[in-house]
This record gives sequence, structure tokens and C-alpha cells, in this order.
Amino acid sequence: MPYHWQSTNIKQSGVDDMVLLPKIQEAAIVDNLKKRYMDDWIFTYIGPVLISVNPFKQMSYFTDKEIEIYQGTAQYENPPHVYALADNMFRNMLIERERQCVIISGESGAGKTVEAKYIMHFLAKVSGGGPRVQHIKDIILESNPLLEAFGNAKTMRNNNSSRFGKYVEIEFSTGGEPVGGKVSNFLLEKSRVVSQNSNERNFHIFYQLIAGVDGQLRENLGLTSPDYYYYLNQSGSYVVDGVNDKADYQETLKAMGVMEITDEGQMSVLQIAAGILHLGNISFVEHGNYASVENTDYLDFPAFLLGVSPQDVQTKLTSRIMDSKWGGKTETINVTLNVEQAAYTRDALAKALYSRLFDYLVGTVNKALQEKGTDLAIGILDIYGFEIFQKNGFEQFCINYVNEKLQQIFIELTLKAEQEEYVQEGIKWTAIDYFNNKIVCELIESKVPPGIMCILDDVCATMHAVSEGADETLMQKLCGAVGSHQHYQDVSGGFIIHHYAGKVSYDGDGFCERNRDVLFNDLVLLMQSSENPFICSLFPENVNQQTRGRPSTASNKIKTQANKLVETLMKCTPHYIRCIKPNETKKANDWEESRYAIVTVRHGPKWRGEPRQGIAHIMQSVSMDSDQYQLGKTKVFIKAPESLFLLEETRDRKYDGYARAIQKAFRQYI
Ligand code: AOV
Ligand code: MG
Repeated sequence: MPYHWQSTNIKQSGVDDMVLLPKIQEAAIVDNLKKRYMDDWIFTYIGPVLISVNPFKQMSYFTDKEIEIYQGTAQYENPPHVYALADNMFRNMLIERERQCVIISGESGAGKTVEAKYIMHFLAKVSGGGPRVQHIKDIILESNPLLEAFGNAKTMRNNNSSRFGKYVEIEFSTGGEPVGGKVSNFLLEKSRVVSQNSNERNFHIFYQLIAGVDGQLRENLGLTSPDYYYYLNQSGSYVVDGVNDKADYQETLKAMGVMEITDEGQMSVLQIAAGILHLGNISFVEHGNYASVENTDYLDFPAFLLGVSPQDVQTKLTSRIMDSKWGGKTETINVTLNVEQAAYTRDALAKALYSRLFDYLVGTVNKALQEKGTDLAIGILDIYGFEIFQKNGFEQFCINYVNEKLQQIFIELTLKAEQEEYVQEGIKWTAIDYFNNKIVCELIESKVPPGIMCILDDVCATMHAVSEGADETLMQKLCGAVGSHQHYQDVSGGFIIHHYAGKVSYDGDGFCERNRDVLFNDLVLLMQSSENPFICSLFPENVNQQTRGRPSTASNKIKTQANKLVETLMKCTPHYIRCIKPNETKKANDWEESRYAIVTVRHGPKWRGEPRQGIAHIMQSVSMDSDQYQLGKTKVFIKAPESLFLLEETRDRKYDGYARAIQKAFRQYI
């Protein structure tokens, strides 16, 4: 059933698919998006890509009525919508018997997570099934509030910013019923547990606990106002516009129930979260070059919540047992820590507890979903976007590397394939240089010759102590090994990488420590001594067992994860959503002129005559100049500007356009 414009308050404005613009130029594209946005229409196609401009207000067209309208209809029949894309994926999967995936990209706060949730909601609504299937749907939908409570936080750019990446795969039966699935998570920003920038918050769960827990439990967990906790009071931000921590706490509890976490298990989760808050309040003073706990009263609560003895907490935070080689023998010695090292140790424990708790929660979702390994699945990728801050550290390096890999997939899956298609189709075209970022991926991840991550791992394996100046050594080694690389630039105290989306200057400080990411055995042993079996289970490693070879590093882990993700995505039919943030104010109806976004085609009216004439007719009807398109043997190719994925990030840089094939869809529609 075609969509009835009149039945909603949406006026048709601009063009639905920007490939149908008479001249596909930046100004016309921006103008079209703006016109539609101002008319409250956030979705537009550019070829196979769906553009979504964040409205920062609830739009009226996400109800069950729209789900019904978009279900089972051809994409061109209705205005562009995320439901059209979701429906397309679902039907494609069932008809073609192929796995599908959607890659959602865009800068922080552009709306990726919201779109991902609309897709899950649509799929849950349109797919059938009885009670067992309903249970799977509940798990998928409830995994969102659960993982957002523990993995999202208010940042300067987004009040509900995802601080981890996720790939959610929903598995379907041959009849199209959800039967299982899997969530893969990437690189939680665990440094947020112990410090945040001003005006940002820690992860939502901490504020939910404080706002939502009452009565005896509040007392047992030692909950009071947020400014009491060092891990929350550094940023001066406690409440968030539009976020109701108290109500969200109830939602988190409900979600834990859906994941079949027992009451006892839930209690342990809350205890650990509260325990982390109290751990942060242990402070140290200098005592003849050594650290001692400033006020030992502050040891009791975290020790109680984590099921360990206050004395042990004190010992393990202020000293460390180390192996020392002496005269060919290895001896263990007890080293006393200074104030800085003690605080570092405390923070390391808090971060380890939190990230293991997060992995446990992802594990509960996966256990509940029970991956079936079906041939039919839809994957939804929602990660954090490319990040450039004033100061960029190891976390930004990893996040940007993952984005670099995604850009590489986009190139592999679309641009390259399409340029090859030009040749096959006999289209006259000038080779236009799109930037293939493979070279940047290699600079970062290559083994031979060694790239940045390899060199980083080498330095981490050979230099153990921060005091040895590992970061400085790393910078020198990088300079020697990749200093002449065209995308690398050596700068004082760090380095610059010329990413596909711009230059980013990284501060080398802390790279080695964060990459090494080891948890001192003392802390593992401390947690293993907990009376709470749940806490022990988060630390299953055997500290007495020597790991063979090098211990795994953070960069190694993200590299393995990213390459596994690429492999998974490559086996799917891809779909793309590009989210655009129209302003920095987070306000509705506000379009900042200086920002732009872009985008390529996919739809056309019905035509029953000769296809080539039909295309000419369409082009004429949209006043497209003849130099703007060419007819191939089976397809029409329309000239379009820069790669979609470059746009937001490169809005103030100049790029040569490239010819972009479109219209795989034309053939099927005409
Ligand atoms: P992100 O996922 O792209 O940022 P979100 O999906 O969290 O961005 O969106 C940010 C906020 O914008 C949401 O919390 C909503 O308030 C609003 N918003 C986004 N899309 C819509 C929509 N379709 N309708 C109404 N409001 C919307 V990040 O996780 O920080 O990288 O990396
Ligand atoms: Mg997000």
C-alpha cells in the first residue's frame, strides 16, 4: 500500500533520492537535505545509502502504522525511511537466502544507536512466531537498555553516547522467525570509569543506582549523593537533560531479568558497581616516599561490597609482588608503591572489575540468545564514530583504526566493485581517484613490514616499567620504522596519522601502558580471594601459569576483532545508513549552515516500455543534464560526488568527485 502523504503531517519536499537531482553537487545536496529536514523529513536516499538527519525530536512517523505501510513494499513506493531499509534487508534475506548486514556510520550524536533500535524494532514487529520466538525478540530488544546502562554515558557531544561498539546478529529460521543471535562488543572505553572530562558523566549505571535504589539496599550499598564519589565528582556533571536515571534503573533491572540473571546475580552486579564507586574514594598520602591509605575507614565499604578483607585491599593497593632476577635465580620481592602508583593500581582494579562486568553482561545476552548458526541472519553494526579531540590518546587511536577498517570495507564492497562494473558494462569513464585507505590500515596493522601496532607490541614486550621511558622509546622506534610513511608524521611527544577522514595528532603518553593492559597478579589474587563466588568468576585466570609467548595486548585484541568483523561483514549483503548531525546544539529544527553531509540512487517510477527509453524519460522528468549520467548495457550510471563516508568528516576539505554507479535497482524496477 503506497504511503499516503496526506494522512500524515509530512509534506513531500525536495527529492527522495539525491541521484535524481539535476546536478549532483554539494550545494544541491545540502540544500535538498536542509529543505527536507526543515519540513520534518529526516530520511533521504543517495543511491543505495540511506541518509538520516538527526531531528532531535520525536517524529510522528515511527508508529505501528508506518511499520505496516513499509512492510513488504518496494522501496520506491514510499518515502525514504529506515523501515524501508529494514524491510528490504528482511525480504532480501528470505528471498535471496543471504545474510544481510547494515553498517551505520556517522559522527558522535548523529543518531546511529537510535536508527539501530528502529531496525530491531521493525524486525521484531514484522517477523512472526510463538512464545519462544517472542522471548528471543524480548532478549534482543531488552539488550539495548541493559548494555546502554553499562556502556553509554553523557559526553560533550551526545547525552547517550555509546562508549563501546557492537555488532548485533539476529538469526532467523527459513520462515523468517527470529530464533537466536549474537552480540559482539568492541573496546569499551573503560578509562571513563575512573575519570571523565568536565561536563561529561561516568557510565549511566552509577547514576541509576544512586537515583533508583532505596531502603535497606541503599544502605547496604552505601549509596548517597553522587558528589560523594571521587569517580563521579571530577566532572561536575550529574544530571542529563531528557534522562530519567530513576526510571532507567527499573528498566535495567527488568532487562537483567529478561537475560535470566538470577536475583542473586543481579545483587552481585549492583554490589560490584557500588563497590567500584567506593573503591574510588580510597586516597593515598605520601609517607616517606611511599604511599599509605589516607583514611583507612574508606577501606571498609569497598572491601565489604567486594567480599574481601580491608587489610588485603590496603596491602594490594600500596605494594606489589614482583619477580626479580638475581644471580640467575628468580626471586619474588615485595615492592612498595608511591602515591601515583597506588592510585594507578586502584584505578586499574576499578577498570578491570567494570570491563569484566560488562563482558559478563554481554555474555548473559548471548547465553539467552543461544546462537544457532543458521544461514539466515541480519547483522546491525553500531559503533562509535571517528574521533578527533584536542588531545587524542590510545583509545582514539583504536577507535579511529576500527573506522578506518570500516571505510576499507565500504571501498571494497562498493566503489571497487562498481568501477569494475563500469568496465564490464562498457561505460566510458575517467578513472577518478578515490582515496583507497588500505595504505592507512597497513600503516597501523601491518605485520611485514611492521606497522604501528606491531612496533607498539614489540616495545611493550621488551620494556616492562613505565619508568623505563617506554613511550619515548616507542616514539623513536616508530620514527625509525614508519617515519617516512606518507600518512605518518612525527611530532614531539607523539605522532600524526593522516586518516581517510583527516589528520589526527596522537599524544604518545600512556600508549604502552594502555596497550599492555595487564592486571597485576596481586589484584587478580585479591579478587580471587573474594567470598562472593560471582566476583571470583570474573577473574578465572591462573596467575601461576606462565603464558606461552607474549601476553595479548589491547591493540592485538582490537586488531583481531576488527579483522573478524570485516570477515563477517564481507559474507553479508551490505546496506548502509549514514547518520548526520545537523547542529552542535542538540536542538530540533536547527540546521547549521557550515555543516554538510552527503550522499548516491535507488528508485524510480514504474515503466513498462523499453528500458533505455524509460531511463531517458526519468532523467528528463527530473531535469537531469545528459552529462550527468551514462547508460550501460544493463544499468544506468549517474555521476555523483564524493564518497558518502568521507563527507561529514571532511566537510571543510576539498575532494575530487568520482563517478559513482548507481541503479542496481533500476533494472529490477523497470
Ligand atoms: P550516535 O549513536 O550516533 O552517537 P544517538 O543515536 O545516541 O547517536 O543519538 C543521539 C541523540 O539524538 C538521541 O539520544 C536522541 O535524543 C537524538 N536522536 C537521534 N536520532 C533520532 C531520531 N530518529 N528521532 C529522535 N531523536 C533522535 V555515539 O554513540 O556518541 O557515537 O557515538
Ligand atoms: Mg551510539
